[in-house]
Amino acid sequence: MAEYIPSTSDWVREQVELYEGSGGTQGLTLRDTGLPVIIVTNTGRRTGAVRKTPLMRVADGKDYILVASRGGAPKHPVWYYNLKAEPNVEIRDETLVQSMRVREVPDSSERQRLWDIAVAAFPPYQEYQDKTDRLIPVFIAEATA
Ligand code: F42
Repeated sequence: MAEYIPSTSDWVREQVELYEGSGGTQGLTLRDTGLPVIIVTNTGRRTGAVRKTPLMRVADGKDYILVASRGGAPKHPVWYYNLKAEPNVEIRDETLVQSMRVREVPDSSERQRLWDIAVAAFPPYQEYQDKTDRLIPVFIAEATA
């Protein structure tokens, strides 16, 4: 089993530890917003390490929409490149853990549909997109079973 290397961001690392350490019963929301979060376990594309990335929970039926917003930063978060290199991930949604496969959805009417669902679930995504000229990547995660 590859080594788990925590995020370099303290608040993120702590959320993962509380969320997973409690078996998906605590640390389930983005700070005090009450908005639900999922944990995406992915593979470092350079280190091969286990990386754990909390993201807002945006569901499309049984699928999840993953938004590489990183607060509207000028560059994509590096987990974006991990997912492009290795699309097989594990998604924890509270106590449910599933093997899933992700695919990036290119700019299209499908992406617009998914984007609208994401913004409805987490309105700041639109503010992030408005403050950067990179097109914030959208992935769909589908169950592999
Ligand atoms: N981020 C989002 O983009 N969208 C969200 O909806 C979101 C929600 C959210 C909710 C709760 C929470 O706690 C965090 C949330 N975040 C959200 C933040 C998210 O979890 C990530 O922290 C953020 O998106 C930044 O991702 P990142 O992958 O850029 O993380 C950085 C800080 C990081 O950990 N960098 C590591 C480092 O050492 O600098 C490297 C990590 C890595 O994967 N390295 C790869 C490897 O091989 O191991 C190499 C990557 C490469 O190509 O260089």
